[in-house]
Amino acid sequence: MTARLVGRRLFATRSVAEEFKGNMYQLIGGEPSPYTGKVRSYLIHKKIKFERVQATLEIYSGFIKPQVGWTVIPVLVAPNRDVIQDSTDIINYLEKRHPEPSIIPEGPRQKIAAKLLELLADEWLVQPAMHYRWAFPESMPFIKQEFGRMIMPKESHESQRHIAESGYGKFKGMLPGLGITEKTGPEIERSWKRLMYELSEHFDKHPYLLGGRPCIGDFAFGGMIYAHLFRDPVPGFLMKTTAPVLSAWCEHMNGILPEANRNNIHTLENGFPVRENHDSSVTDFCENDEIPESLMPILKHMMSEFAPILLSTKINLMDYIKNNVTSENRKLPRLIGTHQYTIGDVTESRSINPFNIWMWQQVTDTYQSLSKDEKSSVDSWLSSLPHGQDIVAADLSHCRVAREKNFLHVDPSSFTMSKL
Ligand SMILES: N[C@@H](CCC(=O)N[C@@H](CS)C(=O)NCC(=O)O)C(=O)O
Repeated sequence: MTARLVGRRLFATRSVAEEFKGNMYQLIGGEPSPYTGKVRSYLIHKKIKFERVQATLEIYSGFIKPQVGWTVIPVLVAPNRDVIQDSTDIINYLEKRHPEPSIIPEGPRQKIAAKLLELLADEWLVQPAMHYRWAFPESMPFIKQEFGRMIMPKESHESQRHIAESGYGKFKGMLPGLGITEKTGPEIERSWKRLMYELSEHFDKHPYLLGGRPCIGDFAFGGMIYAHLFRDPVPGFLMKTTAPVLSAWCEHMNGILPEANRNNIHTLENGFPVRENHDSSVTDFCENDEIPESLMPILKHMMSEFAPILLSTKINLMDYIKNNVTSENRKLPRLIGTHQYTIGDVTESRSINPFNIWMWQQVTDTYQSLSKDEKSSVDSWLSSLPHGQDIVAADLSHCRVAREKNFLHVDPSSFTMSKL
């Protein structure tokens, strides 16, 4: 791996023991970034020591661009100088090295639900997150300050606000491609208000999405909700005033409010605070592979909006591969045209994003890894979800994608399949 080689060269005069001594993980990102939030929240809950590195302009151009190939956060630098990009790859990398406590449940239904929740959070919560970040001029002084502080921390606060646009311009420019327009804005708000209500109902009954212990879905929801919808002034005010339970959960997930968890309660013994002991039925995933009833409205809501987009992306990508991709040139552009999507009563155009397929594969690959009995347990649960079977048991072999050196490529196997 290039990153390793670069790391070795930098430390060529030091022994391996010296090289690793004292190094901890570095998470390069920033407070305004939801995917940084996802990884940060994971690291905090796993109690993995890490250093927070702000993605300044210097770090972007001097480290991220040359190491990763393009400017994106979060990026993880491991103690051995491996450099990993993409929150899903970062967490998978860390899970291999820090497996306990696992964030993927053992039970097949819960396993699928955890992966599905990660997909829905990463790829669909973008909609309210991006709408609420950019739709309200009242939020802009805060947003400018935050971006300015991240990219140029040494500048005066006033200059930070002035230079901020060079950090956020590209993100604001993504709105039309996401289908976030004046037409869809009110529907996105309606949908988010409903989702806040559904999540609040759930967290009123359970500490986490699948019971008493966080799964990968919690970190994905936690990060996505925290960076924009909790921290930015307008959606933050809305959440705190209308969904305080969700707001406290979000703070808890991001390490701000550890005591918000009902499992972390102290009583007095001999006059001193002592943590109450809870048996594993309270601090583990729900028993018997159960999916909490209160999670179903959340899954149904998000699946009914996002599954049609995934299904259309699949068809469009298959078509794109057939017409544009050769075995010598498998690299994919970030977007491959546009398609229509519907939210509430409104239909709008949106870019087709092949990366959605890569995240979707995380779900289908998990399903394919299950035994026959496990699959049938999942199948009977899936029948209660809109497009449940179509998404979880989908055959993506004709449009399989792979991340190669941090860029999305058509997987060689699907290239062969698509020409059949
Ligand atoms: N799928 C990626 C998404 C990362 C991402 O979109 N990061 C944003 C900041 S939160 C970014 O830097 N985007 C730059 C770009 O899309 O060009 C992940 O999970 O890490």
